[in-house]
Amino acid sequence: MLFRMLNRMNGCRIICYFLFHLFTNLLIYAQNETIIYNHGLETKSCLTSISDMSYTECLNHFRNNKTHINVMVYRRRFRLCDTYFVTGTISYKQEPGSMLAYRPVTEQKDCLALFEQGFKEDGIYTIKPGCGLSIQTWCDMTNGGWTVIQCRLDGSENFYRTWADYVCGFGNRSGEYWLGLENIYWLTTIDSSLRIEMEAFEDVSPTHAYAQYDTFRVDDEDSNFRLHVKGFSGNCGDSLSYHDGNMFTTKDRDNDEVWYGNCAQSHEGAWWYNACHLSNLNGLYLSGKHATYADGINWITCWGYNYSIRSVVMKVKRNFP
Ligand SMILES: [Ca+2]
Repeated sequence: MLFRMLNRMNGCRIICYFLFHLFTNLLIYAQNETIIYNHGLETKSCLTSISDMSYTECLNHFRNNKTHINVMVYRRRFRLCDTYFVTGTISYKQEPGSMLAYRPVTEQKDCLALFEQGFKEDGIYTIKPGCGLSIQTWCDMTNGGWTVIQCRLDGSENFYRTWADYVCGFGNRSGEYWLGLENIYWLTTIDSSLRIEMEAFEDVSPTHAYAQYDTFRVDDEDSNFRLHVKGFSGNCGDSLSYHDGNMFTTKDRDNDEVWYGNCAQSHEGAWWYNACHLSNLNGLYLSGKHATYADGINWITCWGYNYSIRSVVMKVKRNFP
């Protein structure tokens, strides 16, 4: 009798022990990551493939790389461990024999995401637009979460710089800066708008102008950050659509195909030059009227080739939440 009772208690203890561990394991997964079996991944970026790995090794690799990857797909048939960094929406499609782990990105991808989280004050924030890169940027929260990619205010920063500088970005986030083409590329992998706000000195009219584009996208470095811009609205002409489809050119990298020379050198800037420009917002800070031709911070449709404006801000925002 006593023996039977003890046996029953032991059985209960084993079952309880098993249930407890199952529950805590499920809890851990719920907090950190989601494990989905027999599914594949549809939306992806920054793929890294490691071959000849066991499922456990792959999962450990995933768990140890918290900042650079947030999705793992293990393909048992090929012993292949694929990891990704995904900032957009993730959807799945059926793929038998694969196992997937996912955890949400903790840092926000852009200023709009921060705005939606409740951050409503303008200022410097850390965002993570893609591939594990955390960067600082100025966020315009007053107007609903715009990520500022370029700012000219007072001529304190040198903008006549090399390809490497323009790829990585430079300047002071609370003053004049360029966010970097690589970051702009990642930000605009999601359907985005561009807004340019400009201010001239008091000696001309108008003193304020804006240009907005419903579609703004920059290709990756393999395509020399080719510009795609459409859907203009504004109050002082469209000086950017002329540059649609052109690659980025710096003084040490001539990607302007139409012009025989290097437009960045001719106009002392760095831009998506055509032959050569209707806008030169990374040009020299020449403080108003200048005798030299088209080498200032020029927006031709408004102020022409011999007027360099006081300030400009270029900012991007996702079109959909
Ligand atoms: Ca050229």
